[in-house]
Parts: sequence; structure tokens; C-alpha cells
Amino acid sequence: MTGPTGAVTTMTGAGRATSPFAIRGVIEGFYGHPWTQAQRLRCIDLMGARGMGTFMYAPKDDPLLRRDWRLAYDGEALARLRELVDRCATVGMELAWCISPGLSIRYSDAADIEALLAKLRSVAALGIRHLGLFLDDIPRELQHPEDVAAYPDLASAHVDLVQQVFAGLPVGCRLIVCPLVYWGTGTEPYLAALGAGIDPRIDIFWTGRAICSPTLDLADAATVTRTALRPPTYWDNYPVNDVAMTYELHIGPYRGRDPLLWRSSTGIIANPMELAEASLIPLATIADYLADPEGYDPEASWQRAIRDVAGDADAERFALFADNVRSSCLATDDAPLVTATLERCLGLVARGEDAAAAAELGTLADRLLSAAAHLLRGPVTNRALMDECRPWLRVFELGAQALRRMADLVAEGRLETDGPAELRPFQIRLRRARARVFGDVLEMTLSDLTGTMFRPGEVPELEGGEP
Ligand code: LTM
Repeated sequence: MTGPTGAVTTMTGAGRATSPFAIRGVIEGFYGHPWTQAQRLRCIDLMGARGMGTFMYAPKDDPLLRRDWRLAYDGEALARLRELVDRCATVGMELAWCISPGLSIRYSDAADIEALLAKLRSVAALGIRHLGLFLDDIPRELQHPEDVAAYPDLASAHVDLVQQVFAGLPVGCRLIVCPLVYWGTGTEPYLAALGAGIDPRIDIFWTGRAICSPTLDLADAATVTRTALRPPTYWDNYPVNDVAMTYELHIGPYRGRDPLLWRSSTGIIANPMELAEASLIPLATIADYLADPEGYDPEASWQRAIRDVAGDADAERFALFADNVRSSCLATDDAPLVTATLERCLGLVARGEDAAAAAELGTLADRLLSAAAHLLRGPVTNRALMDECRPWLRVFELGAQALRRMADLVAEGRLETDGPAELRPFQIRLRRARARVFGDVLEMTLSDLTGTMFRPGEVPELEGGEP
């Protein structure tokens, strides 16, 4: 089977039958442009084939879910929702639908509760049995005088809302709530109040110690379970790169999740990037972890995911690029090949072994240059993937050019004399780029070689303007 881009769409590995996690899936829950319907369908097909069981529809910027939550579905939006229900069923997944009324709801207003239930019932009528009520990223105090008069605090209002909604749902529907407080130590009073007040059959989302958590471990999950009186369902904010993270491309493998997390959680739902095609790479590794958390091998899963998404013909070159785009909340050790090569070569230069240093650095630079040229301008299998990665691929090419120039300067014995002037334009262009590639290593090396360190927030001008 081939996808909209001609890329391979069959994925290897599954484990649906054996996964210890009851809930395994993806939540389209980021800020920014929602995915297109074609992107959603492709994700459902691929993640269904890889053993995931749930696709949650919850884009923050779909007005029908948040800003205009009271409006009824009709026309194309309704048809799209039906199509998602059908596609999920075809691949053995379930569509969950989630609403975020917290920006404007009056908790004490019976008409608002009825409007919310009417919307939820209209969605349930499409056959959707898994529903979400999201109270994240809303005002932390009661806003309306009627609510202030009716409730002692926001937690009480949320308990009342959740209970009324749960009681009013059609028979057979399951409810998951994203609380106002969805990250932290797991001992928060709000979480305890919500957990004690709502029906034990309702699931609660939790993102871990932070909004984007570097690790999710069993001990923390057990704490949340004790406080909320039920095991959490993890809303894992990886690979999402919205809001302050838009300069980062999160295509590295899933890491830092306890292999035994299933003992104290119902499962994990991963929040992807607006970049739908690029998200498929980390999502495939998340599916592998969920299928077999104790046997999960991040690097092996990642290489397989790259082959599946980029296509066999481009996998090696894409992996070389991706090796320099690893940093995220899950990983700080970026660009391992470039870092190790630079360290070795600059050591050789310090010992006067310039020829060996120039040869090794030049070989690496040429490999990176050739990969960048192919992925940016060559006949690639998955054009949509390269288009999404283009800002980062351009910086990858720029960095490779800087490494090539460094190798030439070393070979010609001019690194100390001409290095600062010839490398400075690369340093400035890397600083001006709005895409993070090579972690910190290249900018730090160039700072050392040019003797110029930019101040925080400084955006230096390039002499003669941008090329
Ligand atoms: O994480 C949650 C529960 N809510 C929002 C997400 O919608 C958003 O995508 C992520 C990442 O910025 N952070 C949130 O707080």
C-alpha cells in the first residue's frame, strides 16, 4: 500500500494482543493548525497497523471543540467525524472525541450543562463511545459571580460538572477527564479533591512531573494513583512541538518511560506535532514501546520507523539528518556523530595532526552535504516528510557547509588565521535560523573558533544581508 506521498504505509511490529497497556494511542491535542483529514486517516491507518487502539480527536484550535463548543456539528465537519469513526473501526481502533468548554462555561448554569450534554450526545449518536471532558489550560479561578456564589472553589465546580456530565451520557459511554492540574508531583490538593469527588469509573489524564516530562516512572504513577484514587492515563506531550517549542523538530525515538509503567497506569496517549508526517516517526516508536515496554529498544525501533516512514531508499540519508535533530524534553544528548567527530578532529589539530583531522572532518561534512542535497532537492520517496522538515534540513545543510569550510581551513593550515573571518558568517546564519539542528555543539565550536560569543537574545546582522 502507498500513502498520499508514495511513501511506504505498511508498518512492521504490532503486539495488540500482548500489550500490558489497556489504552494505547494518539491524541490530536496540540495548539496550531489541526491536521487535515487525510493526515488523520494516514495516522490512524499506520498506528492501527502498529497495535495502537485509540485515536483521540481534540485539536485545541478546532473551534467546535473549544472556543465555540456550544455550536452543533453539521455539514462537512459532521461528515469528517463519521469518516474518522469508520476508519478507526476498519483498522481495529476506537475514535475518542473530546470537548474543552472551560474557557466560557458557567459551571452553575443548568443551560450550559444541558448544551454540553447535547453536544456530547450528538457525538455519541455517531457511535463514539469514548468521550473526553478537558479542563486544561483554562482560568485557575472561578470567573463568573454566579459560580463564585455556588462553589467554594474551582475543584468543587469541576467535580459537579464532571459528575453531571457522566450521569447524563448515553449508556455504554466511557469518560476521560483532563483536570485543571494535570502535571506535578501527583500530591496536589486539586487532584485529590477531583479524585475523591468523581465516579471511580472515570479516567483521569496526567502528563507527569512536567507538562513535557523527560521521564515517566512507576513510583510517580503510584503516587498519582493514590491521590486520584485511580491509575492515571498518561497524556504524553511527545512529540508535540507547539507554542514555545516550534523551533524544535521532535523526530527522535521515545525514551524515559518506565518499562513497568503499565502496573500503575491505564496507558499512554501521545500528543503529536502539527507536522503530521514527521510525527509518524516518533509515534511509531511509541507504538513499539506500548506493544512491548519491557522489550522496547529505542534505537532499533527508531531505525525501523525511519525506514517505514521515509522509505527504504532514503532511510540512511534521513537517519543521518535525524541523528542531528534529537533534542527534546526526552533527550539532551544531540548530534552524537558530529559531536564525537568534532571532538576527535579538534584534538588532532591541537596535537598538530592537521592532515588526519582535515580528512576525517571533510569525510563527515561531505556525507552530510550529500544527504542534505538529496533530501532537499533529490527524487525522494516521501516528499511530504521532506517538506515538513525543510526548515531543519536547510540548517542541516548550512551546518554541513560550515564543517566543510572548517575541514578546508585545517587542510590549508589557515584555521587560526582565516578561521574567524570565514566561519563567522556560518555562526551568524546558524544563530539567525529559526530551526534547532546539531543541538549546541556546532554553535559552541564556532564560538570557540571565531572568538565571538553572542549575548542571550542577540540576533546578529549578516554583513551584506541574507544570501
Ligand atoms: O498537555 C495538556 C494537557 N494540554 C496542553 C496541550 O494541548 C499542548 O499541546 C501541550 C504542549 O504545549 N501543553 C499543554 O498544556
